[in-house]
Amino acid sequence: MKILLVYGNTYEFLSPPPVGISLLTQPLQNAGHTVHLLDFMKVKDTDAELTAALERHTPDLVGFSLRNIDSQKYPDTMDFIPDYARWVKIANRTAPTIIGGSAVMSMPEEMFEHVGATYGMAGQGDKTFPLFLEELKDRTSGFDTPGLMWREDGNIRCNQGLLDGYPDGGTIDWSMIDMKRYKKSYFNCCVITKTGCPHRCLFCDAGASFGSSWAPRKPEAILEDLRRDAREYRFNRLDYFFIDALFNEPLSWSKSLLI
Ligand code: B12
Repeated sequence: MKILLVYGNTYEFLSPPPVGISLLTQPLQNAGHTVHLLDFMKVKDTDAELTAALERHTPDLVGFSLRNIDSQKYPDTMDFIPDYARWVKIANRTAPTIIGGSAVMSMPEEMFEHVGATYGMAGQGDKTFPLFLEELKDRTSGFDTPGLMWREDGNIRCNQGLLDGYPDGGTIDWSMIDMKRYKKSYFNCCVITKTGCPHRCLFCDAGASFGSSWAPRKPEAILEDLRRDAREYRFNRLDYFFIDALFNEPLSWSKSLLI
């Protein structure tokens, strides 16, 4: 299948590199799919770029990686959802669409219904996106893929999402990403140290969007990511952001990583 992946983050503040997308491209390619990437960060006319990419690549499926719902900045809050709905509408004219990413995980069914994509994915996609494509090929009814959302008989169906973290690291591949777009931030790159959080703080939805128990990665695997980034991409090891819900817990693990 020819897949066009679109990183839909246009918010330049802190401009985090698209780590979610970096985990999707290799598993999709390993499953035999052709992947093209369109990155909207620092793009002025997103609609025109999307239309051009759809004409250029004639994809069989368009996947949107949607990170932020809003800018969480007050007053002048930026609402990104109208853009998402408009892009999906444009892409739906060419091919079926699927939305995923943290904006979708935060409120899966509402986002899926509102944005109007053909499919949605709530939860991690590195294992489940290829599974979904496999199911789609031989589909007779419904889907078993974790986190998948679809419409059936006028209703929205939603499978329980997979949120078991990245203990083995997944397969980060920055090669399709133009990292120069992300270098003006206060950090140049990021590494996943741990996902999940068992606390149930009223102000935070980490349990729903990041997993409800710690999924720490082995310190050696994290170091290996840094070494690989330095070796293959020449990234500066010194200004990394640790992707983690709460770095100081469990304390024995945090210490073992720092030592
Ligand atoms: C780390 C982090 C940051 C770091 C980023 C550091 C970096 N990456 O270098 C910093 C501190 C910079 C940051 C900033 C902000 N953040 Co933040 N951040 C996070 C956090 C904790 C983890 C994100 C992450 O990297 N996850 C790991 C990757 C691997 O996961 P992923 O991207 O979700 O991708 C997986 C799946 O989503 C899926 N997937 C992704 N795309 C697609 C596409 C398809 C088609 C499919 C099928 C699947 C799929 O598969 C991927 C691999 O498994 C999340 C919380 C969370 N639970 O996600 C908040 C979160 C994303 N942030 C959020 C927000 C709001 C912000 C800020 C706006 C805050 C602010 N006021 O400044 C800024 C925005 C910055 C910007 N320009 O975008 C919100 C977004 C939702 C919302 N309310 O809008 C979240 C969800 C936190 C929350 N619950 O409120 N953030």
